[in-house]
Amino acid sequence: MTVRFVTGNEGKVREARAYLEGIDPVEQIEYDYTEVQSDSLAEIAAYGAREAFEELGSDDPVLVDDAGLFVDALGGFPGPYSAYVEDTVGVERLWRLAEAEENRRARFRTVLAYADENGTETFDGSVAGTLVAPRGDGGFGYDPIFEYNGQTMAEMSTEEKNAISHRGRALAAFAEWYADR
Ligand code: ITT
Repeated sequence: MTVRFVTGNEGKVREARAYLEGIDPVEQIEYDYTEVQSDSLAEIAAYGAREAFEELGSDDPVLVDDAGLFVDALGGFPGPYSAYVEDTVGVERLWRLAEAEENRRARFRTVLAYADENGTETFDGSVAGTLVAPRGDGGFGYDPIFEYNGQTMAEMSTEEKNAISHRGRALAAFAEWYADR
């Protein structure tokens, strides 16, 4: 089987391959699944994975990952709207918003949804950190402004980021379930 990771984001695929190495290959597929309007990442991801599996044809399973950055002092903003905010406001200006706050704590959350002919399963992960002025060239998205244990996620290798990240936690749970199913 090949796991079809439906995403426009190569960074997510790179992180997933590190977990499924030796189990199954991971192929990146671009498919514009319906993103339901919801505050729940799980609902968005599960709906997208089901739809993509039904529409793409073939028995190969599908993975969808819906993630977001939730800033404490901003009531969880941008949360489920993180991709839109990255594209419009940008990472640097989100940092400027957080910089004005005393509390700079934030959390990354991700939900991975897996779909095959037997149904849909979801796996989630989250990590708490502190927002800082951008540092580092690795990772993607909000990684340069998200610090964990003195390093931004953009200063970490894929391996280091996976060991502590929201996606790493979700992928670890998924890979264990997938290997035993
Ligand atoms: P797909 O929907 O095509 O998978 P996307 O990048 O739009 O790709 P999301 O909607 O899940 O994915 O991502 C929401 C936003 O959060 C988007 O701006 C990402 O760059 C960012 N993001 C997601 N995971 C991240 C991570 O591990 N580190 C930093 N930013 C991340």
